[in-house]
This record gives sequence, structure tokens and C-alpha cells, in this order.
Amino acid sequence: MRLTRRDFIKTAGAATGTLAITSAIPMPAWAEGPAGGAILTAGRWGAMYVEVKDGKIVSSKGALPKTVPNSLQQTAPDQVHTTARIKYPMVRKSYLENPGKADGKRGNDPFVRVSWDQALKLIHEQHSRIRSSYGPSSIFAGSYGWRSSGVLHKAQTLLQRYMSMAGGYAGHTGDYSTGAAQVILPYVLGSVEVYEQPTTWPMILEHSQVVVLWGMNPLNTLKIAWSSTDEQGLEYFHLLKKSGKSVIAIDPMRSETIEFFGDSATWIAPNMGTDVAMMLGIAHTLVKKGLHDKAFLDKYTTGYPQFEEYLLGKTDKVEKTAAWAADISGVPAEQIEKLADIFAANKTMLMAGWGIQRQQYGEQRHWMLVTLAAMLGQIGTEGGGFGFTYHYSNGGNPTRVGGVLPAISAQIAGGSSAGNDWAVSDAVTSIPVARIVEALENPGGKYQHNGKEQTFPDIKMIWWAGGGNFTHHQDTNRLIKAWQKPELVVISESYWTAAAKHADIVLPITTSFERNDLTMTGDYSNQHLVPMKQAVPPQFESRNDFDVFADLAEMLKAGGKAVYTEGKDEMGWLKQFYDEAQKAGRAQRVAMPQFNAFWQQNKLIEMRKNEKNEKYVRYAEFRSDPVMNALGTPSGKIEIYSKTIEGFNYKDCPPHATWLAPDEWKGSADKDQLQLLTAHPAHRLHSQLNYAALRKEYAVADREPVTIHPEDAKARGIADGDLVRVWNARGQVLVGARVSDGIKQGVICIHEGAWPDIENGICKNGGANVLTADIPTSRLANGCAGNTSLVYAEKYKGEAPKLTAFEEPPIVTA
Ligand SMILES: Nc1nc2c(c(=O)[nH]1)N[C@H]1C(S)=C(S)[C@@H](COP(=O)(O)OP(=O)(O)OC[C@H]3O[C@@H](n4cnc5c(=O)[nH]c(N)nc54)[C@H](O)[C@@H]3O)O[C@H]1N2
Ligand SMILES: Nc1nc2c(c(=O)[nH]1)N[C@H]1C(S)=C(S)[C@@H](COP(=O)(O)OP(=O)(O)OC[C@H]3O[C@@H](n4cnc5c(=O)[nH]c(N)nc54)[C@H](O)[C@@H]3O)O[C@H]1N2
Ligand SMILES: [Mo]
Repeated sequence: MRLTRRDFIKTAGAATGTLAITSAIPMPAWAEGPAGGAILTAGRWGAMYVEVKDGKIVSSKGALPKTVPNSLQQTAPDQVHTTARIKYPMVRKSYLENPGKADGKRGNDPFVRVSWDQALKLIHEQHSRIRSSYGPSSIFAGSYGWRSSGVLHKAQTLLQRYMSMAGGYAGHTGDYSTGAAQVILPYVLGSVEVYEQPTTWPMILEHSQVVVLWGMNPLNTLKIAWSSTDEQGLEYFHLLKKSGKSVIAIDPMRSETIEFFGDSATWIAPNMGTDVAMMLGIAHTLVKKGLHDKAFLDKYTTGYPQFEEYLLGKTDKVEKTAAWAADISGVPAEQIEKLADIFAANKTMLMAGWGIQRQQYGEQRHWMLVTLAAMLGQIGTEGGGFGFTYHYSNGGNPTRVGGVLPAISAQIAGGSSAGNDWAVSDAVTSIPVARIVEALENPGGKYQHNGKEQTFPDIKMIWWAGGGNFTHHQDTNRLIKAWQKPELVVISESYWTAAAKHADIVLPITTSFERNDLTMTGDYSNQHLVPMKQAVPPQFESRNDFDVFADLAEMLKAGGKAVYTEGKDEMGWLKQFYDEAQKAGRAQRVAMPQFNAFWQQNKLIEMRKNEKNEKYVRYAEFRSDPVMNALGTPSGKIEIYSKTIEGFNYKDCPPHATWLAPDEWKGSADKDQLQLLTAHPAHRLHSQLNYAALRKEYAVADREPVTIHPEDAKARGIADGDLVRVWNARGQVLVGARVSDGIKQGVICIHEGAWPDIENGICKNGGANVLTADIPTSRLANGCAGNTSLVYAEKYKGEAPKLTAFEEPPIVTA
């Protein structure tokens, strides 16, 4: 299965054919000036109007009406004009003097400004040398990350398109988001589930009685979507709050969402990483009280009897009682028993986020949730069952009908079947995305993945475009060491991120406000089609990823640029994408003007509602006829026990949902250690926007905040607002204390995404991943386990070092 991340949306068709653009192309928005008012564009955080004065963006705001504000929409001026921008192409000084050498100086060497010609020539020469010496698998272009919205300016796709033309590359599989769940759930449900449209919100609002938010913080995470948010998810959570339905939130932290619900939600705070134990306690209570739905289990599932033996302690002599679960999770047994009663007595929707599976043994979490939902017997009913995307990209907002934009692909149209004998290769090998450092450390090493033995490639060149791997990957100090090994590291970026500062060659790239593009909103709804109009000219010497790779394609072979671009410029591509969406849209009776008129209008297009889609109930068809509508599992049923997984014989991923104590958790902690939660930030998208003025909203003592319980703070002499040193054997960071009873005692939270800024061995900007362990979730999925770490904390007593995260590195003349 080649599931390309969130690109599951059925597009109107892949980009095809070479099409010379002859029609009059309208003037770019920025050339017309803001006379007609603000310019419409979009980011991950939604459709936005930007206001331009004297060639500068002075303000931005959301273009859709909303009840819950979205702080990220005000950041366009900072995104374009921050001093953290990379202005010119740069080469590391020693690399320029002695190209192709891994000299151990990455991150510790000044940069030299070069011309674009010089930079591209150097890349071309070194890329060619490495490719001919070591082959395509030595070139890592997996380049994971949340590049900007848009169907044309897709940084990693454009990189891979170029690398495909050059003869292939090493890519990645999976993602950091749902690394564990997306690999285990196909064995359980026959679907990745974590990127599927769940039962719609109208059905929930009408039929659910109890809504459970299991490790889920939609108030933060619904500020964005993979395409661009349609902003409906938060409206629905607002309606849920107003509905008076019973909402139960299970989270070690009193998240923004729990604050939002206030008195209308019950907050239950387990120890981190103990959800499976808690769910087992609920499941045990159901069995003890005879509340589990035996008829459902018989008809729709397989393997329940084996699971029940484990639940009742027949296989391991440990009965998974509520009291047993209370001991592990820190949630009182009576509360666990009460949850069982409530779930069984009501139409209950178990919604879950993904932070619970970004942990060691993360595979078990969603498997256990599905098992619990199966025992409740409400899967496939209106308003009951489970859903894993209500916190993400507006899952549950009914799918619209109309046009859907296609997008540029990593393959050139036609491929070999069209007589195109280059530009047809793909990733020649792939690594699980979160195993990049292990691959660098252990070239040629064998490892287990999802039932197979695989081999790490010997990576000699890395090109990252559109991802922030120095913030997103675990154990930063280990990464920095491994990062010295390749012979060439290229980073395409708009900002001086830590990854850029650790590169050999750095290319300045436009932000989405400096180019034209198109996007849909709402990954599940496809609610709007939005023109992303250029607002200002490219800043300094920044260029579009598309143009950079087109030039490099020409250097591969004369005529390469025409192959890469398929003979189309930016507006030519956009017209083609729009025309395809328009054709489908019109067939669905959506009024879509001709492209030029659409582009001039500066308006988004809303797709049409569809009654059937409004009433979608996930697994309703399976429930109505499990034979005709069998699941894609070997048994066609929900697999509570998987024979396939049994066959893999992995101790770290047993054949039914199982409580496995992590290496680092409360139960293994000494008296001073705390569990580290690295939740997703409210006012950033990961590392994106860390430099923005919005940072003042959350920074404490000008550092990334650490949320710490009053008792834990008191024991360490830490007061609110203090500088705090947090450390373990892997590293240390400086953070600012936010003392709050809104977190479970024994857990502290440093949100992921602050830019690493390491000096004298301490990260001055509180980069959470300096502390986290770079371990796989298990051999099954090899997912990211960034939420499984123990740390120490103390009041920081030294002189506070100057924050340099958002400054340029030293730049010298050659
Ligand atoms: N400890 C811990 N670690 C985590 C997580 C966690 O929960 N805990 N979460 C994980 C998850 S789920 C994810 S998805 C990852 C996120 O990791 P990433 O997706 O890598 O994080 P971003 O900060 O969004 O990085 C995107 C980068 O792309 C750049 N960019 C934007 N637009 C363009 C463009 O048009 N062209 C180019 N060339 N560059 C562009 C931005 O400037 C930014 O540096 O982090 C993971 N890491
Ligand atoms: N504003 C904003 N929105 C985002 C992102 C962002 O960076 N900023 N990132 C986007 C991306 S790429 C993704 S993948 C999604 C991430 O979506 P999620 O993975 O769901 O987000 P997290 O914040 O990691 O976790 C959600 C909640 O789970 C809780 N949690 C963590 N560990 C445990 C645990 O062991 N048990 C329990 N019960 N709860 C736990 C956290 O405290 C948090 O409140 O969000 C997306 N949306
Ligand atoms: Mo993610």
C-alpha cells in the first residue's frame, strides 16, 4: 500500500499532459496593489486576507467567519518580514573551500554568501558525484514535514520530482503524526482509520449522549489542516459545548480544550502512557458486570476470547481489574468503574487524538480503544463507536460535492508508458520516517519493520525541503552527531532554522505570500477552493522551490527544465488544476467561473452540501451486513486478536492489545524524575512561527514555557516565571516555569517545536526533543515515540545566556 500521508483525498485526476498556456494570464495580485482591498490567500491555518502597504504585508486575518478565534492567522507580516529569514544562498565556509567533505564542522562553521548560479552549480556537481559513486539509495530525499499549503508549491514533492528525474532516491514511509496507529489499525480494521472521515458531526450532535475526548486537544490542533482548515471543526466543538451533552476529557494536562469546555466537561488525568491500563480496567469492569455486548463481539469481531483470557488474568495471572488499572494510571478505581457504567449506559462516542500513540508501544493505544468500543457494541451506530480524526483537519465535517483540485506529483506526467524514459524513477528504497538517525548511524544495518527485515541505506547526501527535522526529530544531540556523516546536506528554507544552520548549502525559498497557488480547505470536507494569491514580491533573493528544481533539472540534461515543468509556468499549472476542478464542480452544479475570472475575483468558492454525506455513519454498512461489507482484514471482521501479528512474533507488539510498561514512565522513575509531555503548541505549527510576535503570548522569561504542577515546583524551589533547567542523560534545556494545577503531578509539559539553540551543551530555547528518546514505538511500526521520556528539573541559577535561536549564524566573506 502506497499511502502518501494525507494525500488520501480522491482527487479529480492526476495532472496529465503537456499543455502550452496561451490564454492571457492575469496580473499577479501584488503587482495590482491593494487598491481593491485585501488579498485573499491561505495557509495551513485557513483562508486569509492580507493587507499590503508599500510592498510590505502589514496585517492578516482569517477570511471565514468563526466563533473560536485562530491566533495563527495574524502572523503573515512576521512570516514574510521576520529577521529570521534567509536572504541569500549560503554555503558553509569550509565546505566551499573543500566541497564534498564531511569534516565534522556542520553547525560550527560560518557561512559565505554565494550567487544562485554558484550554489546550484555546486549542488549539481556534488549531487552528480555522489549519485555516480554510491547510487540513488545514497541520496535521502524523504524530506518529511509540513511545508506550506498549496497544490503546486509542494516542497518535498518538487524535490522528489527532481530526484526522480535524476534517477531515484531514498524516501520515507509513514509519518510522525500517527506512526504507530496507521500501521497497526489496518490489521485490526482493514483501514488506517487515522486519516478517515469519521461519523459526521451532525450525527454526533443529534445522537451521541456522551462524548469522550481521549488524549485530544482540538482547540489547538484544529487551528490547522493538512490542506488548509475549513474552520468547521471548532464550530462543531462549540456546538457540542452548547449542547449540554456529557463530555469527558482524559488527558494528563488540562488542555486548552478542557479549559474551553470549563464546567461542561469532566477532566480525568491519568499518568502519561498508561491509557491502555486504564482502558483495560474499564473493559474488565464491563465483563465483571456483564455489560459487554456479546452479540456484537460474536458477529463483528474475531479473537475476543483470547483477549478476554488476558483481561481476566488467565494467561499471565494478572487480572486487569479497575484497582489494578488505578495503581498504574493514577485514576481512582471508582472512577474507572464509573466510566464503564457511563459508556455502557449511553450512546457513547470515543474520540481520540494521537499524542497517546506517539509513545513507546504506541500501537497498543488505538487497538485497545477499538477493542473497548467493540465491547460496547456501538460501532456503526449513529453517534456511537469511535473516531480518530475529530481533532485533525476537521474530521467529521461532512464531505462536500464539487470540484477537488489535483496537485503536482513526484512523477512526470506520462511516465515510461508515454515514451518518457527518464523522470520515471521513484524512491528506490524507503526508511520508516522516524528512523532517520538510526539509518545514518547504521548504514547497511538490518532491522525489523512491520513483519519484514529491511536494510538501512548508506546515506551520503541529504536534501530537506519543507520540513523542520531539527525540531521534529527526537534526541537532538544524537541527531547532530549523526548529521555529520553525509558528504552533502542541502536545506531549502525560508528561515534560519537549526537544520539550516547545520547544513552545507542553504537555499532561500519564498513563503507562500510571495507566489501564487491554489488550495482546498478541509481534508475531509473539501469545503472550499481558495486562490492563494501572491501578496508581495519574493523577498531578498528567495526563489520558489519549483523554479530552483526546474533549473537543476536543466543541469541534469539539456531540455530537463521543459520535462520538469511540463512546459508550464506557475499560472499555467494553476489554470490546469483549476480547470480540472471546474469540470468536476460543474458536473455537481457548483458555479465555477472560468479561471481568469475566478483569479480576478479574489474570492473563494464553496462546494455544495450533500444530504447523504451529512448523515455519514462510519461502519454503518459493515454493521448492516458484515458479510457483504466485510472489512479488509483477513477475517473480514474487527480483529481483537491478530494471527498475522502473532506470526511476526514481536515481544514489543503482541497479538492483542496489551499493557506494556514503557522503559521511561512513572513506574520506572526515581523520586526526582518527571514524565515529559511534548504536546503540540497552541500558537505554532510545530516549529513554524516560533519567531513570530505571537511568541510573547506564551513565552515565560523569554523562553519556551514548561508547565509544572505546584507540588512538583515547590519540591524544587521553582516559582512561576522562574528560569528552569530540565535535563536527562540525553541533554538539557532552559525553559520558563508556568506553575499550574492544570497538569498531573509528576508530569511536566514542554510543547514540541521550539527551535533548538544549543550553546555550551544547553538548549537556550527549550527545544523539547533535546530531551526525548529516539526509540521506535515497536518493531511493528517504528513510529515516533516523542512522548516517552523522563527528565529532571531544577531552578536555573546561572546567568541567563542570550537567546540566539532566531538570529543568523555567523556570515563571513570568502
Ligand atoms: N517530541 C515530539 N516531537 C514531535 C512531535 C511530538 O508530538 N512530540 N510531533 C511530531 C509530528 S506529529 C510532526 S507532524 C512533526 C512536524 O515536523 P515538521 O512538519 O517538520 O515541522 P514544521 O515546523 O512544520 O516544519 C516545516 C518546515 O518547512 C518550512 N517550509 C514551509 N513552507 C515551505 C516551502 O514552501 N518550501 C520550503 N522549502 N520550506 C518550507 C518551514 O519554514 C518549516 O521549517 O514533528 C514531530 N515531532
Ligand atoms: N496549533 C497546532 N495545531 C496542530 C499542530 C501544531 O503543531 N499546532 N500539529 C498538527 C499535527 S502535525 C498533528 S499530528 C496533530 C497532533 O494531534 P495530537 O497528536 O492529538 O496532539 P498532541 O498535542 O500531541 O496530543 C493531544 C493531547 O493528548 C494528550 N496526551 C499526550 N500524552 C497522553 C497520554 O499518555 N494519555 C492521555 N490520555 N493523553 C495524552 C496531550 O496532553 C494533548 O492534550 O495536530 C495538528 N494540529
Ligand atoms: Mo503530525
